[in-house]
Amino acid sequence: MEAAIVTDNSEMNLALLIGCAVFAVVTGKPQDPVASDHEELILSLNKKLLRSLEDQSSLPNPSVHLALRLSTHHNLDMERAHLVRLMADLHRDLESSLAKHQPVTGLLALYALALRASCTEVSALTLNQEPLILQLKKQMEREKEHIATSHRPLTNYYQYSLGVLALCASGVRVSTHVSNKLVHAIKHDHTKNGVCDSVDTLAVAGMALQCLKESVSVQDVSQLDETLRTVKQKLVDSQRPDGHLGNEFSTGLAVQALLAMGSQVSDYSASLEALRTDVRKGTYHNPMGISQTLPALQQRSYLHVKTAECREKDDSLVLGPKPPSKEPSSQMVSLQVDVISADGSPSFRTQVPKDCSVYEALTLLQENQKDFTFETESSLWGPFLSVVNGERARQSDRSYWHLSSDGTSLTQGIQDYKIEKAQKITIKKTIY
Ligand code: B12
Repeated sequence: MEAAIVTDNSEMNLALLIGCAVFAVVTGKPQDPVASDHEELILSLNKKLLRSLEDQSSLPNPSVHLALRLSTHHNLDMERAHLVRLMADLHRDLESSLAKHQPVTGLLALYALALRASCTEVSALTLNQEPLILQLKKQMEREKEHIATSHRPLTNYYQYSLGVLALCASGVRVSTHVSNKLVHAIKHDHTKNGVCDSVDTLAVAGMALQCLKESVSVQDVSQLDETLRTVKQKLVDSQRPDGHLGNEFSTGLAVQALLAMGSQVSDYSASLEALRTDVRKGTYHNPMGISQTLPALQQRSYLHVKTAECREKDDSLVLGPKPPSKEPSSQMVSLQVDVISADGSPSFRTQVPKDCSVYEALTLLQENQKDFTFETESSLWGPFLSVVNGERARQSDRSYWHLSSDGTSLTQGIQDYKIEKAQKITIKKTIY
């Protein structure tokens, strides 16, 4: 099997070299095979992201829109249609959440960034009769008040950072009280989210603070500089031997941040290589994961939206025929599901089709075992496991259902993690 891959690769490399030689003869320009491989990977990821727009079963995703707009390749008709959906469906959803006083800082910030990336005049838009930017500012005020009283934002520092970034990238002055809270949190290491790596949060915070530093109204540049140095150092220190900064799903954001902060190429070249290896392995299939990674591979960051001009000439991105979906496996594997909560620790055993998702496995379990139930909430990353056996884990009491497989914390959610072999999945009520 290995030998076959080696042969395939060497054939591919040979074909690539011949192709490049022919190109060089025809055009008189040498073409670097490494560069063309990199371009192929970007195109494959860009197409996957574009393909995700065809699924209209959930709300349009502003993070996906942002990445499509930041790309150098475009399908302008599909991007325009997606923008229309954002401004209708997501807009309505945000209005409804705001009317119920639910915190929507991150989603609203991503929406503002997506609009800005499409050169839509954000200042002309209203949500529930109030300017969108004012609504975002109010969300940030609520978050800030919550930090003052409870030492944590209402949502989390990831969303708080997105809020600062969106305001700043829209050319709006960010109150020093708001930015100081972020500076303080970084200084005192308060940005962690339980098992969820702080690298993602540090990366977005870094981009937000860099944006502030570059804006005209900034007051205390030396304090910002010091915090940016801290963020940069923490990101560089998070590098694993395989080049990832944090894990596969934080590296894209971390590289974006290092780019935005003007780091040396040597600080992130191994991480870019790790991302390329991930793309080749097919690690990124969740549109949210792709949307955070693609800009980094194109050496762009969310900070670019600040200067977006929307005069792109490229409209070359076309989708080929849809790849056939994989047939479900007839092979079965054993699965044990342990639920650990204050009310007890029931354990369940079942057989599930090989390669099914945890979501499918839990659905089968629910159908066959009367003592097991679960519910999910939709999010930009897909279904988030929120209720197990009637017990809800929620943001307001800082609890969630943590997932692990044979003792190792999952790096993907219930829809994306596939059961490839017999194993034990543990679902544990956890406070963070
Ligand atoms: C904060 C955070 C959390 C918090 C969320 C609650 C809070 N404090 O607000 C907590 C600690 C609960 C959490 C849990 C998990 N998380 Co988390 N989380 C994040 C983080 C840093 C920010 C999310 C956010 O606020 N986004 C902004 C808003 C606008 O988007 P949103 O979609 O509306 O946000 C909600 C969802 O993202 C949801 N959520 C958070 N994490 C996850 C993970 C998955 C798989 C899903 C479906 C939803 C989800 O909570 C957000 C707030 O309500 C991201 C980093 C990132 N790069 O996105 C990681 C991230 C999304 N989480 C991740 C993971 C793996 C998990 C867990 C599966 C870990 C585990 N082993 O149990 C669990 C989810 C388990 C479950 N019950 O389904 C990965 C997902 C990678 C992937 N390919 O799927 C990320 C990218 C971190 C990383 N680099 O590995 N997370």
